Amino acid sequence: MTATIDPTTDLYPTRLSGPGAMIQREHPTVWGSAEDGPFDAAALRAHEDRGFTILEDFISGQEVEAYTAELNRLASDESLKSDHRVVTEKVSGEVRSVFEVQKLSEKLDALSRDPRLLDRARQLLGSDVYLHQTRINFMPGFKGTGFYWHSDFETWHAEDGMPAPRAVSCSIALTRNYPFNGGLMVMPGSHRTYVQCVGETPENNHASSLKEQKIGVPSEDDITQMAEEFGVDQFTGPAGSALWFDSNIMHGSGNNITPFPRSNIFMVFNSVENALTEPFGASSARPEHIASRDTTPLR
Ligand code: 6CS
Ligand code: FE
Repeated sequence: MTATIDPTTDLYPTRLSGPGAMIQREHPTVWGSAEDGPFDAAALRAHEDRGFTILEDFISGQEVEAYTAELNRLASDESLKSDHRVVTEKVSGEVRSVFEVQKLSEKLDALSRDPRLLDRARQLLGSDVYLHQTRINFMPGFKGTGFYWHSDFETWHAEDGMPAPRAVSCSIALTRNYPFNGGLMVMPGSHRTYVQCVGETPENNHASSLKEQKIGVPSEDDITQMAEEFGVDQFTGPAGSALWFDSNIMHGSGNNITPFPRSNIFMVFNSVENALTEPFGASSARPEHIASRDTTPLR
């Protein structure tokens, strides 16, 4: 792969004061090839094409049980109640996410280095990788609230200084994802279009954006155009399924009014060749537990 990343120029301007545009992404989605890891050539083509891949039975039923116990331990840990890594629901106050879980749990640290994840992340990104962000997400029954449409890369570029969309997320379901319990919706193929967003980033935006994102979201007109062009798909499947998705894919989720809770482990791998710089669209960088600057390659 010959594409390189120049971290000094802003190829993806956003958080504009005037109307935004849609930029065609030049950077590839898949940086490695079939010889480099577990995905075969057809799987890599499909991933490049759609921007995501769903793998059922990614982890075993026993592992689902073990990680669920780990999630419950972290969510009910009294010593973490006031920890900055714990994000609670705006209205109900229930735990919504816990960040930087590889530092809170040896089991999750080991999972981030497990060849099933690491070999795929390295293959997709064509280099050594490190953890940009990790979290566990809980969406309780009845009260779980979703996230409006967004591209993760737009936030990571603007608020964290990630130069290029050379990052990939792996979300492992620990409960069944039905079409109706607030599962992630994605627009297949949307990862090749970068939608510029309007509105300056407020100071300390992350204090509220991780509960409800209001800045760095496309206009309704842009979302309409994208939905018409790409359609909307959804990540459904049994516990133990994994969703691998590109950092720039347009995605969001609805609220969960069913009794069926939804929880998952979420790990973002970034290429060591795409290290964070100064934020491109915010006055200061977000803290380390949301956007790591430690690029030590995972082994
Ligand atoms: O802020 C982040 O890093 C992640 N959270 C939200 C709500 N949007 C962007 C990204 O997915
Ligand atoms: Fe997201």
